[in-house]
Amino acid sequence: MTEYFPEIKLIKYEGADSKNPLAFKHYDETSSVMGKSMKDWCRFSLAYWHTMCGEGSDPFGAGTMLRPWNSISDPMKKSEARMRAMFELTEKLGIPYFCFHDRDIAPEGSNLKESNKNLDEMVKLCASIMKDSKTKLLWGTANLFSNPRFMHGASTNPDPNVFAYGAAQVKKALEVTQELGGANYVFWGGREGYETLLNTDLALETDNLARFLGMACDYAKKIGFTGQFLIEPKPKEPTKHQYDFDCQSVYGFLVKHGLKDKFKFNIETNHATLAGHTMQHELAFARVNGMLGSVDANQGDTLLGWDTDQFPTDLNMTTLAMYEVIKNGGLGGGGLNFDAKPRRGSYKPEDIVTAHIAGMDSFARGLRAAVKLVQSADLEKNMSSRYAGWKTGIGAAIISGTADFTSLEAHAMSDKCAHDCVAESGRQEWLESIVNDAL
Ligand code: XUL
Ligand code: CO
Repeated sequence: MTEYFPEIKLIKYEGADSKNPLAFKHYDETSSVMGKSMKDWCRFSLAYWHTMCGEGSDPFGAGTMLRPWNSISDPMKKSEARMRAMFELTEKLGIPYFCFHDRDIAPEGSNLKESNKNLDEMVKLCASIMKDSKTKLLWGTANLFSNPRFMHGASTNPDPNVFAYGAAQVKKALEVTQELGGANYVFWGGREGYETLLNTDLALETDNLARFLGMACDYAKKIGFTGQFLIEPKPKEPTKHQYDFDCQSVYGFLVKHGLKDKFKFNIETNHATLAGHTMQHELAFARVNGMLGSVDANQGDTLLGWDTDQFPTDLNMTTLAMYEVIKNGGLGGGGLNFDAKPRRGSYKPEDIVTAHIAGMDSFARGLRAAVKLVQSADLEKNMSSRYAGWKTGIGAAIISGTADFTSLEAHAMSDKCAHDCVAESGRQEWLESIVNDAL
């Protein structure tokens, strides 16, 4: 059997003092944290598109990535090499899951039938490798954005023929995700959005998006797919106005169309920051609404206005993300999927491995720091004293629904209100230093 990365051996945990770039310093998969292994808290996943298909090109230059399959010209043979190489990587890195788009794993044919045939062939190979592999499928999805036919969107395309084509692709992607035992199925908005309202029927397009998602739910039910449906919000790029802007706006959309109970969120850090939010904001919004499904673990560059999909190394972010994950009781059937790519200059195969190690170690450190925050309960205690007013008196009356504007006016005019009304400090800097102390 061909070994694609012979220079990479099994990556082991060597502890914080190790200087070995090809070892974990903090991610010890068997280490037990609050009654669960690190592996089970993190549920790491490799993103097929970046890691196996990314070539390192940008608008100013050609691909740079040195990959063992670069010289293979036959598209199916190249796909096969990538597939086998992926399982080699996940096993060497101890990554338990992977995620893919239909077009990542098999080349697109000259028509849908041919594309489906190619996909079937690669899915057959994938299933046969998975029989003897520890690597499982976290989620599948359909690429409804690369082919020029989707230039104006898929379900929000003005042409119903394109809507139909997108539906057929999702139908097939759902079938293969089910066949490979996928725990989730993701809908990222692709080109669902618009550039200008001068040519866009906003009402029709957003209603059509809901129709499309509804049909996907019906089909999942029909074939008995029990995986979780996830929507991945993103505010812009590729279109100027993406319809699935952020968790809160998608939540409103799902409620409006009666779809809320069928979906959770797949939340990506770089998408959160593009929306002007922190990752913690998006995770917290999803958590408190029972909608936290899975995470696309990456980070952007706050100096740049686009989706740079960098490997996550910001410990403050990983800590606050894992804080939300712990408060959520874990990620359930979701995971931390590295929707991330090494920089164009990090072009060697070894960089794939060190990038994943950096991401896994960063989340392991984030997990440990978040555990400290949860166990010390400093943030919790501050929070509960900040909101203590809602447990008794007028606060409790508002929450129980026994107060109205008349009783509130009487309270506001009373001496008690003047007496009890003391503005407490928000103590933000102190709280931020508590987070730093846990790192
Ligand atoms: C694009 C993005 C996608 C989705 C899957 O920004 O994040 O790769 O994660 O379609
Ligand atoms: Co993503």
